[in-house]
Amino acid sequence: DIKGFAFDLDGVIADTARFHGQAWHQTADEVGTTWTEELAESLKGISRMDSLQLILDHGDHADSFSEKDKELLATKKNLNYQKLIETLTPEDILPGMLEFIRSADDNGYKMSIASASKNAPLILKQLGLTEYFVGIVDPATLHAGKPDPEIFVRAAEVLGLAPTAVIGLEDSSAGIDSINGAGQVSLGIGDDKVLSKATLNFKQTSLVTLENIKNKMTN
Ligand code: B16
Ligand code: MG
Repeated sequence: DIKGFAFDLDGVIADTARFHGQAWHQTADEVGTTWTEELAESLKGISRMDSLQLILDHGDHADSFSEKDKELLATKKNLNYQKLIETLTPEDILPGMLEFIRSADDNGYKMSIASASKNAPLILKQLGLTEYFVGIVDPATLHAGKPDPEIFVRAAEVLGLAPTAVIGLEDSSAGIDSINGAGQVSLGIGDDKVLSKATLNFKQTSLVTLENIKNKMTN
């Protein structure tokens, strides 16, 4: 029996990717890397330092940046990004997700956050959603990021539930691998070719309802 949900944040609850994109675009200009949509796409779900490394690797001078330079670039990006997410309001919750979170809460399901973002607490506060979640996994305490199962294993521990009683929601294929590895039911939101390993698939957030989930699980 399902008793809880573990949510990814970016791409599931809000579209913060566009703000990451804006802030990383500035970094790319600064280090001489050409900014492309493909590069922006490849940064989704990847940690801050891994994202920076990808941007440097796409330029011609990746070797000329010391660890100290990288720390400074990442800090600067994050300050720019935080300015952008301070403009978020509850209006920015992806279609249907506020309704879904409320109905899950009303029906006694417990919810936690499994996001690679160290800014998740700030984002949830801006969106007015903090109170719905019993906990947020702190990505700074993880040994490995998605696709490693660790973050979703921890998200179920936060809920105090067995993995089989939890549905993990994700928009990235690395995230689906993490949920499956953690032994949970994986719910993919997006293209079912990209998220082919998800147990359940929904094309968009507005289709995620308790009723639709129950129907898909009994099929
Ligand atoms: P931060 P998710 C991820 O969020 C983003 O998709 C990814 O682009 C970002 O680099 C990562 O969080 C870390 O974010 O710099 O705020 O710590 O999809 O795991 O919710
Ligand atoms: Mg995501």
